[in-house]
Amino acid sequence: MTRKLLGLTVSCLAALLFAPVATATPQAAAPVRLVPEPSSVVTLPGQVFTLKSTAHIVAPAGAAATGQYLAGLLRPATGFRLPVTTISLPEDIGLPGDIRLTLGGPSSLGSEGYRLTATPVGVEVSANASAGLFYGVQTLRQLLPAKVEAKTVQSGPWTVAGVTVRDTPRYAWRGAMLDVARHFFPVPQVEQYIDLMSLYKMNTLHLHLSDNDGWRIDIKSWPRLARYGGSTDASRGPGGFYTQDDYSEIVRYAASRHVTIVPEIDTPGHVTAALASYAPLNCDGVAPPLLNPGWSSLCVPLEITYKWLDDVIGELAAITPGDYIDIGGDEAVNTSAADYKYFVNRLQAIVTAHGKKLMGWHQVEAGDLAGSALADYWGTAGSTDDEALAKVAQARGNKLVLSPADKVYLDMKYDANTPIGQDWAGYNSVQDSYDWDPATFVPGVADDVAGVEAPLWTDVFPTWDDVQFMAFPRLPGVAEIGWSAQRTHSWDAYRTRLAAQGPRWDVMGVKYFRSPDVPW
Ligand code: TNX
Repeated sequence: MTRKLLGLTVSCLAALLFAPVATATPQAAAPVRLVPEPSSVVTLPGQVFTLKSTAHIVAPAGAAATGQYLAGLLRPATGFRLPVTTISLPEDIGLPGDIRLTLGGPSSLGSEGYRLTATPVGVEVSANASAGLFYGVQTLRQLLPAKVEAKTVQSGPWTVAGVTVRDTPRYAWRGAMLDVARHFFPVPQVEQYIDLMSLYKMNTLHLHLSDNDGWRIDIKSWPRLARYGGSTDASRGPGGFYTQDDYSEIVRYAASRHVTIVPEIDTPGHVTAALASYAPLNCDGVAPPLLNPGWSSLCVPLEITYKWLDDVIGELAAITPGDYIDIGGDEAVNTSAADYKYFVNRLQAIVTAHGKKLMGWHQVEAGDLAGSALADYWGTAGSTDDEALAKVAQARGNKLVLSPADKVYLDMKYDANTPIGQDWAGYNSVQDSYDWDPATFVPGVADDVAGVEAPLWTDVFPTWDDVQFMAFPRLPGVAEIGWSAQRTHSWDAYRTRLAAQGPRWDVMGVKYFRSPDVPW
């Protein structure tokens, strides 16, 4: 080990001299069981890193936020101070026992890849960009004992198996969708979901903000949308909505975890809450009651429909830093094909005018979409109508996000015994949600796949416990499908790695389904 002493301050030097000598004396460390599986893992037999109370987190300026985030993760359970320092001496490698984050690595790591090395001397995570460092930190988190997730001080030792990891994602889009319209979930719960997504290196959260049952984002120019349209839910409960400040807080929190928020306003169907809030949006000028049963549609011939959409999309675009606004577009059962196409074309112009790109469920391909549009594919295996629309997307250069209902719809029951959930797309077992290949699910579009998304519709889930029970343990499987190379794909290996997540969720208080398919 070479170390540049020149230029070290005296106190630094003293700390160096009196630091406990790092040894390879083996302390037990848990086996390396990561989700998602990295591109390459080389274990260093007999080598163990132990995090001690004297450790620093060394993070240069560009990595300081990730350093602080890591310290915030580790301090509650370890009780260690873990000061984050920005020592930037050339070739400084920190003191023995430190965790060091460095920016700068081979360009092949891209913007999300990282390298992690853990030896008795220290842990080093390097990446080209802070997203990569953040993902390296998630890997380090999973290498530590599960009790590191505790919010109160636990006894160590805080060991990490000696390892070298090199890791890059398969797909750029690794998403989840949360339906906060059927049932409303307040900011802290959405933030918990974001935290759990980021533990598995997911980077996009699509929020389904409006539906028949409720409107969940305040639109200042049309205040009754949230105040009246958001005043109930699919269980006839009290509903709720996000103020624009709430939404901005979610966006900010997500960004701090390298997650982009994609807001969805579902149109032209799934709009009862909006129609109930403003009579002039209705073709007959009469507002239906909230929770009016049956299919709904915006009034395509009315000009006020587009004035309203321009206001809604304008306000939403102004508080959404991400590229995409999702216009829904699914199940427009009460809209004629001609009206649907006209409508999508007009709404696309509105989204574009507000500086955003259009995303929608893949039915939006019935409109004349620009090449920048993104289609969220929710078809089931072998569905020829849906596959035809995927081909339309491909011809236009629209990328596909794969959310196949018979694989990753997290509202489907796991099996016949699941006490809650739907089954119209069949049962989605833990294995089903993991055991598929995005490159072949829709034949002939492998190069047009942007990535994957796991939607969680909440039609029948009023509680946050329900949401957790349906998402876990399936969500990490979708995360792995999005991140890990196909050559690492193995249900047998995956279920063992997944089992290692259980104790972590127990510590975190995540209410997951203890599927009999997983050797917990
Ligand atoms: C279909 S999938 C829907 C949702 C429901 C879901 C229930 C899609 C784009 N639309 O409105 O919540 O089924 O599984």
